[in-house]
Amino acid sequence: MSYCEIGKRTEKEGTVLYTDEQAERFAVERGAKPRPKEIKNEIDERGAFVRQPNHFTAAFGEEEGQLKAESGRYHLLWAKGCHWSNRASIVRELLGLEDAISVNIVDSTGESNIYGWGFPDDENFEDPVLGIKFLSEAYYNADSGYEGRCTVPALVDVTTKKVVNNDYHRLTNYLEVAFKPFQSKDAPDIYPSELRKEIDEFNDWLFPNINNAHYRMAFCQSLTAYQEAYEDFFRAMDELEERLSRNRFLFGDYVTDSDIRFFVTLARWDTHYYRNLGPQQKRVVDYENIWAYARDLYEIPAFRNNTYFRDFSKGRGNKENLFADFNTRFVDQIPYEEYWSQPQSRKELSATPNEKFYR
Ligand SMILES: N[C@@H](CCC(=O)N[C@@H](CS)C(=O)NCC(=O)O)C(=O)O
Repeated sequence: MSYCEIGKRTEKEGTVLYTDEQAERFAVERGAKPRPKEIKNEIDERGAFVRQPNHFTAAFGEEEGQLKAESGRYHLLWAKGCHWSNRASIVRELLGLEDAISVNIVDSTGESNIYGWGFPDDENFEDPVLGIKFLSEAYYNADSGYEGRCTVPALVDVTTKKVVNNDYHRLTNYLEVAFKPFQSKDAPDIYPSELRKEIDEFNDWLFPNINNAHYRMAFCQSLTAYQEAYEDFFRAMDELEERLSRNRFLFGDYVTDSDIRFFVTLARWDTHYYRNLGPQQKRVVDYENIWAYARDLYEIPAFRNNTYFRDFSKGRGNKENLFADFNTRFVDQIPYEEYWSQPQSRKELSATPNEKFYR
């Protein structure tokens, strides 16, 4: 079971439950296959987690053979717990692409999620735009021989119901560049052309050291691999703490694509990831600059609106169990909103204290 399913809600409004039996029945109807397991298929000989490569990586652009950005043609599927896909949901809203790209949130199917992501919160457990009951249907529509995990983010063509892109490395960049004609008039430029090379290099460093570090620690099967990931993460956090002592955002006075990638991991560290990882050197709130920076970003509506702390912090256990974990017992009482809204004075670092964006 993926670690991104911690925020699962099997209970729909009212008392309708999505049971394993229903999921099984739907799976037979729709030809869904049990989801492959990371800890079986994505572990190398050293016990380290090696993430499956993205399968649908066609680029958006104007060149021959590239995907064409269009308004109303694509549907973004993402999951509240999943930071890879949370990036795209934040960028979609930040750039005002809501009318151009429709969206839905996936969640676990049945109590055990044997068949992977589906639509437990939608009528008939079906995505209203695509009419699918499992995310995997859109993957198999695009490639009937696909054998990997069916993951979010997934951008699906609503005319063919096929996944066209699940490349979390580049998806936000396509929304920033290729979808520019459909952005709102006052959309910020979070991927300015003069910084693109630097942002790309930074993002490539951020991926193993910060974004994937949690999964490297959570899925690995040897202590050596765990320690490598642990050390990489805390070394990177120290570097970023220092960088953010001088800069309001990672690239100076304005929010860029990299800030979104860092934020989505930070939002989940103390709330959700720490529970899988064992004792940690420091919490995010122990880094003075990083913690204030995260709150500065959280003030921006697109960040706030797409961050569901309570859903992704929830445990899978039962409160009544002896030694139920902390979040299972207290998640409903933790004032996440209050913690994350505490004032900070990051604007003092900026030449444009009242403007967080380059337009
Ligand atoms: N596309 C990447 C990263 C995205 C990813 O892992 N998404 C997770 C959620 S954080 C997912 O959708 N998992 C569903 C599954 O494995 O069935 C991958 O294939 O590993």
